Amino acid sequence: MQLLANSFFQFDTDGSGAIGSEELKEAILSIGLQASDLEIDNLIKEVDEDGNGEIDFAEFCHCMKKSQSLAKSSNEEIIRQCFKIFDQDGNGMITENEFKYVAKEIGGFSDDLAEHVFHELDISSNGHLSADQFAAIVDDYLLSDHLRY
Ligand SMILES: [Ca+2]
Ligand SMILES: [Ca+2]
Ligand SMILES: [Ca+2]
Repeated sequence: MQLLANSFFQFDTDGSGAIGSEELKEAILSIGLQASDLEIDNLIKEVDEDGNGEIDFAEFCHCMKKSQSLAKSSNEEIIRQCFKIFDQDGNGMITENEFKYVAKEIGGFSDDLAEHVFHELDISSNGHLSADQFAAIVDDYLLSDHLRY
């Protein structure tokens, strides 16, 4: 919440308590993105719930929350897709053979590396990865990647 407030006040350069189209445009430029006037207008229209042409703090928070949950669901989608690729026979588990096959065929891993990575991931050492285990690993990976950059 603190972070949201900070970025809101950063965007609201004239301190009016709301972000107008000019301010939004500057904000987008300042984070290194480009947007046309039309795109800015559309963005404001999307976020501007009371239709006064500016984004107030409540509207800003709503929008951020929405985009966060969108990002989360797209992560889940990515995880599901990855899992499907690894789970060759579709029984809901990734066995060591399945993992090694995909790591080698698609990831270009060597035999040794594929085996090593599988044993690293298979924390419960029962010879397969469940969907939950896999999701936790990918989540961790995505999250730590996110932190690193
Ligand atoms: Ca303002
Ligand atoms: Ca508004
Ligand atoms: Ca399987």
